[in-house]
Amino acid sequence: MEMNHFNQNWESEGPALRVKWHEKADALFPELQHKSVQADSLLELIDDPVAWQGVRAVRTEEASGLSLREWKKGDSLFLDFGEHHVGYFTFSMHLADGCCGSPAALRVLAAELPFELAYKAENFRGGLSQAWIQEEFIKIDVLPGSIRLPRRYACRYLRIDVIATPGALIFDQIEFDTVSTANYLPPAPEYLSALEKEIYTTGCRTLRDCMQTCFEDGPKRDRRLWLGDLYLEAKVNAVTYRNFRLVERCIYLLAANCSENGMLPACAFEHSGMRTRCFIPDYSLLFPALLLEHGKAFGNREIMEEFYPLAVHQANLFQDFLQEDCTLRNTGSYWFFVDHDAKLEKETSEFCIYLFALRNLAELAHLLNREDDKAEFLGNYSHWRGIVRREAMDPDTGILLSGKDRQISEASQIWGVLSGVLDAGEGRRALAEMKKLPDVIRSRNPYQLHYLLEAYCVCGQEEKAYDLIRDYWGGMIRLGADTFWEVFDPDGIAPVLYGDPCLVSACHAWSCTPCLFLQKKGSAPEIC
Ligand code: RAM
Repeated sequence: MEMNHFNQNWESEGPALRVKWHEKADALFPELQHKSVQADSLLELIDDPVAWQGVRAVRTEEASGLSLREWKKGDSLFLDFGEHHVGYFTFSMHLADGCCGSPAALRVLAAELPFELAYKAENFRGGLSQAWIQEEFIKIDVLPGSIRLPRRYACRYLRIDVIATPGALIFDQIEFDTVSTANYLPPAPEYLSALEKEIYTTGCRTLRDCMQTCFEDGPKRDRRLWLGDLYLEAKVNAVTYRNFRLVERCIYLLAANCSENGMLPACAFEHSGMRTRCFIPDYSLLFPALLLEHGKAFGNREIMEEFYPLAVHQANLFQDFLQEDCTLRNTGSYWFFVDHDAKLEKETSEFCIYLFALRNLAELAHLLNREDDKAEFLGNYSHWRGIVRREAMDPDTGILLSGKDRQISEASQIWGVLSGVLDAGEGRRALAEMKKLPDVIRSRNPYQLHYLLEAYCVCGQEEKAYDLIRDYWGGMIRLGADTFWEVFDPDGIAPVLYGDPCLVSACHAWSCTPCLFLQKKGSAPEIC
């Protein structure tokens, strides 16, 4: 069978395949669309305890008058570009008296959210690199003159502090050369309510700004392709921008970065010299679904054929972790993700994601006329499904439990539904019963909540999905979001991931998925 063939030959054939896949990814390198954007207003920052992260940006005047203003040492200028964008800045400046006896020195800070405009390096408490902060110190020796900053920024706001200047400084123009492979916003469907339209547009803007030369997770941080994010981006892309070549480039990039044993990486860099050591088995297990859904949406059977063995291989590799008591073995060197929540017991979700992969592989096998493979996947599926039901399901409540402490989490129920471990009726009951219990681990990031939306749809509870979209994603809009955030807890003020709120990405791919559901709201309920 081809899947065994792949196992046997990976070691010898892997290196050549990786080179070939990289070449194919390179051949699909997209052209970026540029759009020049000017600031629309000048701002001031106000501390406001009820604003998101305690800071509000208040418009003071139109930016059209910028070239009439003079700035001196110690002044700070705050600009609003009207909406979140990704791109490059060019500053054109001159001195009021025309005399340039020394350089001008500026501090530039690009910010996705108003709070970041108040960033002070000495207060940074982050667990990830401080280099992610979009802060620069620049010197301009020749005035009048123009300077284009080399780095790409993701922001809506810009702060410029004048550290030193030989005279009164005038900004003639501050141009934001914005880039995306889809530099436009598709119109929201007419049948949506005003709030839903805003959610739809915000989701599209989020995806637009993540669509660079690959699908990035967040254009501020990590600025790279992650498999879990790509799967969701590809789904939304299929009903919005329909840039299927970019999806294929990403598939090739991930494949080109497989490990020595053929496991797909959790993330990949575009430059062939940069490799990752990050492997998330539950992300690798999403590859069959990505391949299947992409192949169907784009109508490309060839890519399904090409990567079918690699998709099968991901499930085969995962078998090493599975134990008959519904626990995972030898998990040491891997990051099992499911959700950022450190308290989450992941074992039941991981088993269910494996079952989800088997179902997708069975469908892929069927589409590719490999009926023997299909039968084998389904055989495996019913074996492991039985084990999850026997070991993890509470016989009284029908809720799925996880780990040695028999933890109850939303994630276990969600993946229970999406894998088919729970049928629709059981899923409805487990999702509802779970909410009544104390100490349940709820999902608080848009990645996991996307899967809750899908689970509601599988259970025939579309209205609950739309309620959640209006509450949760609508909650970000009510707090001023114009792109959706990496993490959001409507009950907490501002959940801090990575130790410092300035590190959190406020335009994050995995948060754009309400578009998928809203796009199809007007049609038949089959969305998942
Ligand atoms: C973070 C990012 C990224 C996600 C990984 C698992 O670094 O949020 O989007 O895929 O975690």
